[in-house]
Amino acid sequence: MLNKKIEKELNDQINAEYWSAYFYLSMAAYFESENLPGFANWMRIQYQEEISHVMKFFDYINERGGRVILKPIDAVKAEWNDPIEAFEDTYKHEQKVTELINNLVNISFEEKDHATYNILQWYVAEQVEEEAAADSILQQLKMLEGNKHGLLMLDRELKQRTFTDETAK
Ligand code: OFO
Repeated sequence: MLNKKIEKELNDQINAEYWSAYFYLSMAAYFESENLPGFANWMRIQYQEEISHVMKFFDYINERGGRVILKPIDAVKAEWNDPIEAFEDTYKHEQKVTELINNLVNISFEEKDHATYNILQWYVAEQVEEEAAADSILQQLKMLEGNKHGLLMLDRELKQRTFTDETAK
């Protein structure tokens, strides 16, 4: 059985993961409007990943006899000046989510909730990948220094990204 404090914290994290999904879907819409379908695809997959993060918490709360409560999702930004700004926001956002996950780990430790501590280790590892993926694209964009040909090449590469549900692992 989940204690009420942990249950509330996990529900808050579900909301944060939904916000992330919404944020990346908004970026997908932005990239579609900029005629960059590969970047839009990358963001769409990112959206799907965030939904899978939501569902992992959703299933876990239920498995532990807790109650999932879905709260309103705050509005997200809709416009960016260029792809660099979008990926700067992505990288910054993932660093923020890492802090949220680390904070949850601390709370689960204080509350001596070993099962929650254990499932959070999956998210700890996932955040390492999330930050690295965003930073890698950000660095590539910076190297291009606005070169349109390079941008289209990168767009083609990002079109290849496909969704695999990593949460089952
Ligand atoms: Fe759920 O990892 Fe990104 O936000």
